[in-house]
This record gives sequence, structure tokens and C-alpha cells, in this order.
Amino acid sequence: MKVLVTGGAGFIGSAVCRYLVKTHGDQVVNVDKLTYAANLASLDSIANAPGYHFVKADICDAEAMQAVFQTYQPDWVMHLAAESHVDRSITGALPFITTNILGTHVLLDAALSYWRGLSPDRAATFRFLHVSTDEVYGSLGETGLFTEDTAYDPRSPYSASKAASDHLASAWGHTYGLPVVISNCSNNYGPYHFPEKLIPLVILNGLEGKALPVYGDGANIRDWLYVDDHARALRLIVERGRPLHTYNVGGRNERSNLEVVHAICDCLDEIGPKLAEGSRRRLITFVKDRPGHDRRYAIDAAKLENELGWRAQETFETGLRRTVQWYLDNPGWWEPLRARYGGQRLGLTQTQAQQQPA
Ligand code: TDX
Repeated sequence: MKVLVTGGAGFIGSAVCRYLVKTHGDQVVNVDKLTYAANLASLDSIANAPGYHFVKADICDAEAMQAVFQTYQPDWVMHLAAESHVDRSITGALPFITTNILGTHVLLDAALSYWRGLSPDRAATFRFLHVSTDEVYGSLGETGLFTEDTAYDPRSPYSASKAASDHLASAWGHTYGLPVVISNCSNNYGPYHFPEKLIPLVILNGLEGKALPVYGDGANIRDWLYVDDHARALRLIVERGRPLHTYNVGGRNERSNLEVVHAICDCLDEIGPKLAEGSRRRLITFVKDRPGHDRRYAIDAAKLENELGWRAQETFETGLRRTVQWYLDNPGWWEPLRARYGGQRLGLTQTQAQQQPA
């Protein structure tokens, strides 16, 4: 199939591009603005594949988006371009409002005018998959799971911007008939993850013997999904998901942040270079909590499992080991990022960074 992927140089987007090209032989046009979190090196393994094209463009640029649709004539759109780091949204929301909300609007409009010009056969199988997050559902108590019917209750500027974009996608489906499908996933992790998010940050700080910042008491819970399991889910959803439906994607791997950090420390101690100080758990440093920090996320993926037959293939233990091994094996990917962004105290808001030991 011919697939237009937005944000394909990001963490999840690049996993999707690699999966589509290598496993399905799809033709992919990857549209990415190349912000700080994008990395074309994540696409090296498919850069020369026949049928793979990269276009540097901003989804907010209506003319550029119309040109992409006209030039590449996609069968499907998988829309992943977004600003995604909660801490950054707290210190500066504008890029989140601009890219996530306005950009989605521009892309929906470009898709709509393209879709209206398709033959009836092609229009019937066209899909616009809007890829979103479980954070739109807010924060759970100690029990319960997010289902597709859970009411939206976003708490951070980031999740509010994604919730707004979900509503726009849904509106373009209901109002104009555009065959929109929405997916909401739990926390992804895996290779090529930009080291401002918890797991890659802790792996690299742990490797380098630096402090491992844990927000608050470390008891916040996330439901971890290996990124390649997510890529498989998205391909299934765009192909077989029902228009105007939402599909939740989650790994059924709930862990507290402290459990995650402990698991990374233990894995690095076992398969990484030894530290003179002994166990890496000693590097754990509790820092001031993230403002409005959601307590618990957990996804009920039963609809995706029952309707489309998807199952996560990685457990948290196997996925984490693979991930740690990948960072050990690929310093050429992450060392330039650490050199460029390491001084900015990745992953910490300004207030938290001020509290960090040097
Ligand atoms: O240094 C840190 N220390 C820490 O304790 C960082 C960066 C994070 N944390 C905590 C905050 C969260 O409870 O770890 C948890 C995970 O944090 P992030 O990696 O920033 O992810 P999260 O805020 O849960 O959001 C992620 O999952 C949902 C993605 O960044 C979002 O884009 C996605 O929508």
C-alpha cells in the first residue's frame, strides 16, 4: 500500500516506517519537520529502499501538505507528527498547540480535499489514522482501566492538545465523512527513543554513572508498550479498523516508575559495563514532582485484541532487555544527542533542574 506517515523521523514514527517498508513492502512517504526529537539516522536501514521517500515539511504548511497528497497519492495516512514531551509542554505550550492542534487541522483539511477527488473504490478504502495517547483520559485511581468509552479528562498542556486533535479528527469523520480511525496508546519504549523520556534517559544516565531522576515518590504507574508491538497494531488498525472507531493499544505491563528504574539498573548491571560504585540503584535521586503529574495510566486493549486479533509480543522484561542491549550496541545513534542536549538536563522542568545535583 502507499502510506503517508507524518512524524516518521520520530521515535514511534520511525518504528512504523521501518515496519511498513521491511515487513509489508509498503510504499512510504515520510513527512517530517525535523524538530529536535527527530532523527533521520533512525531511518538508515530503509533510506535507500525502493518506494521510501522523505519530505521535509511542517504539517502546519497547508500548501506543502496539499502537494504531498497530490504527488504521492496515498492509500492511507498514519498521522504521528506531534510534540510529545509532557515536561516541555509545562514550560512552553505554544509548539504543542501549534503542531498538535493546528497541524492536525491542516492535515485533515488536506486529506479531505484529496479524498473527495478519489475514485469511489479508492475513497472507500482510504483511511486517516490519527495516532494519539492514553493521556487524554486523565489519571486513574488504584483500580480500573481506560476503555474506548472512558470520558476525556486531559490534565497537562500536552494531553489537552492531543485531546483537542482527537476531537478534530473525530469531527472531520462525523461532519465530512472522512474515514477517520483513532488510536490511543500507552507509554511506548524501545530502540531509537529520544533520551528525554524516562526509559532512555535512565538507561543512558545509568550507563554514564549519572544521577537517575525519579519524580516525586516514584509510585506513579505507567503501562509500557514495546514500540514494535505498537507499530504492528497501527498497521492492523489502518487496514482493518472501522472508520469512526477508536482503538486503545496497551501492553498490559503496569509498572511504577521506581520499578522501571530498578529494572533498568539491574539489567545494566548484568549486561552493561560494571560501575566502580557498585549497583546502579545507588544513582537513584528523588527530585521535585512534575506539576499535575498523572498518577496512573492503564489501557484495556480488549477491543483491539478481540476485533483485530492483535497481541503484544514482548513482555516488559524481554522488551526492556532488548532496549538496553540496543543502547549498548548503538552509541553512534545516541552519543551525538547526548552531546547536543545533555547539558539541558533532559527530562526535567526548569524547577526540577534547579534542584538537581551538578
Ligand atoms: O526524568 C524523569 N523522571 C521521572 O520520574 C522523567 C523524564 C520522567 N519521570 C516519570 C514521569 C512519568 O510518570 O516517568 C514517567 C514517564 O515519563 P515520560 O517518559 O516523560 O512519559 P509520560 O509523561 O508518561 O508520557 C509518555 O507517555 C504517553 C509520552 O512522553 C507521551 O508522549 C505519551 O503520550
